[in-house]
Amino acid sequence: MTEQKKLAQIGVVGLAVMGSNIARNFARHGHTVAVYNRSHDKTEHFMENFASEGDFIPADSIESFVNSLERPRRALIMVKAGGPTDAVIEQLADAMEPGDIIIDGGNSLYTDTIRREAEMSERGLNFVGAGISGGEEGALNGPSIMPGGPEESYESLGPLLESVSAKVDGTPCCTHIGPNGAGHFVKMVHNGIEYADMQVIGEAYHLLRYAAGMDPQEIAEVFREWNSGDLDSYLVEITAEVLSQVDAETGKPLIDVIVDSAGQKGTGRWTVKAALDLGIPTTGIGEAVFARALSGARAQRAATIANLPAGQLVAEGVKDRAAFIEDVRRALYASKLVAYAQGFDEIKAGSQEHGWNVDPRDLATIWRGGCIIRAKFLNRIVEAYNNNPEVESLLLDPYFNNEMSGLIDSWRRIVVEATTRGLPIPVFASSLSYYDSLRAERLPAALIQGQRDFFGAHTYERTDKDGHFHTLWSGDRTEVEA
Ligand code: NBP
Repeated sequence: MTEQKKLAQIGVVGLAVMGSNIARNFARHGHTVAVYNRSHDKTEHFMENFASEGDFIPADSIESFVNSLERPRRALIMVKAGGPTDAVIEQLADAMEPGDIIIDGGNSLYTDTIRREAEMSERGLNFVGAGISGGEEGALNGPSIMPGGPEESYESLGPLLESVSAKVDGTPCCTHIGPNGAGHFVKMVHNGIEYADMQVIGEAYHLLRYAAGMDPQEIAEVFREWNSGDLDSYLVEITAEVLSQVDAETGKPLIDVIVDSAGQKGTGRWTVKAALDLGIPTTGIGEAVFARALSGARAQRAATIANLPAGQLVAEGVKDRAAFIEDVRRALYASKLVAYAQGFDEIKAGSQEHGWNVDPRDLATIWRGGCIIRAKFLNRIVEAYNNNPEVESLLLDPYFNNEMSGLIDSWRRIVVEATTRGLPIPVFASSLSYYDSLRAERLPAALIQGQRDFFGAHTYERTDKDGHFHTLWSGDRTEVEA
């Protein structure tokens, strides 16, 4: 009798940081995992180091990799986004059979995912674009997973992905998000919110440091305390860790020897580009992306530092430090609420545009664990959408609305304090302007409409009757109906 060949429940292509860790995570959960990497030495290295952690089937070619998978075959691609992902999809598709499932777990642009899903569907294959958040550590110990693609592929794939995802109160941080590009779109906005969240934390730190005159250790303690309240989140927690780190070489706080020029890989920029196309004002995310760009414009900054007039600045430190710290906490919380509200607005608009039917409650639920923006207050967002799935803005939810009443005065004071001291707070300030714009009974947009009509006969609507109107600006200035 011939021995039955053991098959894998899932295979991972790409054994760099993310792929290795997620393959190990699958194996640790009792799954047999096929592993393949373009450069075979990485597969050998992987087996040397981790074979003892579980059941792996190493492959030295795409064909043997595909042949080692049980049907329907499930292959998770964890390679560089863009061209490399297209190349691997093509190789897999050539070796696979109708009904098999290709999962792209990389940070792919959602429009690429829409295209790839259509191409694979024509070949009878299921293509799932899955956003995976949590970085290296999350991939190993439980990430937040946002799979898109056909609903039916989730039946076979869902239990596997859910088994390796993070769990919060027993609920997996993984659920089917919607068809084709929905998963990657949502992951993109998740990253955009992450940019805004990191920037507002940065602005709070900057104010405590340069307006309140606190040192990094003192500020680390403040963040530790904040982490036990409304701001309880992974990013606030790691902020305290970074601020308390001392540089071994110089004995200085590490923060003071790190170059103040922030990097970015593109998902924040994509979020803003998509928001511009959808006409959704994600100002918090936009300012956060621009703040990173400005920090990286080193030549320009070298020319402008100390060479731009600052005007009369308040030089002395804040008088009541405790009150100031509490004001900063509230400004941070308020700006963060705005960033989340804007991110959810973008997801709603994207979902409508593409007919994805994304349920915002699912996102707030699966972002509670595993991912970088995991935070206690996501529970409140779930409740807000439970109360009213159609709420026009999260800021209108009774809980958040009530929170805002307690935050707004501090937020205004902080924007004034920072401005009179010449300290940059792009997200604190722009989020407050966004908030006041939403509140405003009249916006200067009426004047813009007048100007547009003046130079381009673009017409305007009137407050007192229906229709579109044009003033004969270069004639006798009477009004005509357009
Ligand atoms: P990288 O993004 O650094 O990609 C390296 C992998 O891509 C290697 O396995 C490499 O194979 C493979 N590869 C390349 Br490059 N070109 C290839 C090609 N033409 N054909 C086949 N394989 C090719 O790996 P990573 O940092 O582990 O990230 C994997 C994915 O996960 C990316 O899309 C990333 O954006 C996403 N992601 C990363 C993080 C994170 O924290 N790092 C978090 C969330 C998502 P080789 O060994 O033969 O060169």
